[in-house]
Amino acid sequence: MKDIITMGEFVIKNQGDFPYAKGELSSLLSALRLAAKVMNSQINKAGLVDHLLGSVGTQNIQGEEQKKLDLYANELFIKALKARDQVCGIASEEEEKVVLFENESGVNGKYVVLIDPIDGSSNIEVNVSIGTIFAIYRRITPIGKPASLEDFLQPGNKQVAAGYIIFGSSTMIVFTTGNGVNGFTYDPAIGVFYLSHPNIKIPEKGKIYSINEGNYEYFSPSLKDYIHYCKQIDPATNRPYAGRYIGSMIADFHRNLLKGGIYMYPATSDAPKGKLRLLYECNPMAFLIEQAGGKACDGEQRIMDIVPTELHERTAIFVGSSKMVEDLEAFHNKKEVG
Ligand code: AHM
Ligand code: MG
Repeated sequence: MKDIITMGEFVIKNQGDFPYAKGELSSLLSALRLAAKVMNSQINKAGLVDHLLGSVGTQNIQGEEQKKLDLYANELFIKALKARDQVCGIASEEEEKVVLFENESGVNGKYVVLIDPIDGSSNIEVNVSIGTIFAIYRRITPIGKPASLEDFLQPGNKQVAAGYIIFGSSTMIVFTTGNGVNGFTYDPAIGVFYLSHPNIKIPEKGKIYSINEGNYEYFSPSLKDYIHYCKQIDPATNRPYAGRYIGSMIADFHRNLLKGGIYMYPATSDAPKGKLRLLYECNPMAFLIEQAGGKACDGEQRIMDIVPTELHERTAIFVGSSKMVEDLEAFHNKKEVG
């Protein structure tokens, strides 16, 4: 039997790698872990209870239909994070404005958390994997006052931790604090997350491409060329690649992280900024992938170097195995693929 390490033990043992005060990270992550356990128990009975499936009849700030589970998860994560001394405020896909805590930690908390409470909302009702994505930053405004929007509008390269909780065939937390990526699987019988995927590294090259190809006619000519390249027969470069697209970025990302591959949500002629949100979807995934040895770009630049100007801004994203993202960039820049 392998050595069993719980997530709690792992965080305490490795908090020396975290460049800030010890104990802060472990408290923050334990809030997320607790919320993950509650979510796990709720999601597993989603088909049985009325308050979790279906729409609420409202839209979020981005005009997307809000599902009951979106709002349930939003409130749960806010509550769990508010209960810790470390967090002064949160930003969420489901909240138009930043939520600044009005308690003691609202002025003295050193961290802000940005979350997508439920990624893959459209998959909730059909029993397909969904998840929660989070990014954690140190606030830049002085301690002792309420936080402000600028604490949230930091580029991804300032993240101190990021990760996701995936509710799949099992529930996992995958996170980084800037020193590699580790994955923990939940044992519901005992209520504990165990280290199951230590030091995850994405293969340099993969065989999977993930994109909503129904939008093909909206793609740029260079992206169409790359998609064509993915389908060509060339055993030397493992092509044709396999097309895999779940429609939950978290699930597509997780599979590609473990097996090697590229996930793409491009800018299109009908959505010139792409669909996915920079701050709480793309940046955390970019941090994770780079820590696992992969790459993330918007076609022009590294995702984590984009300087945000709006809370809910969108970006194109190409994320995955380094060689595959480089090939995509070469098509974009019309260079020969090496
Ligand atoms: P959501 O946060 O509202 O669920 O939207 C994000 C999701 C991603 O998980 C997924 O990859 C993408 O939207 C799917 O979009 P599309 O249906 O346009 O392919
Ligand atoms: Mg969402």
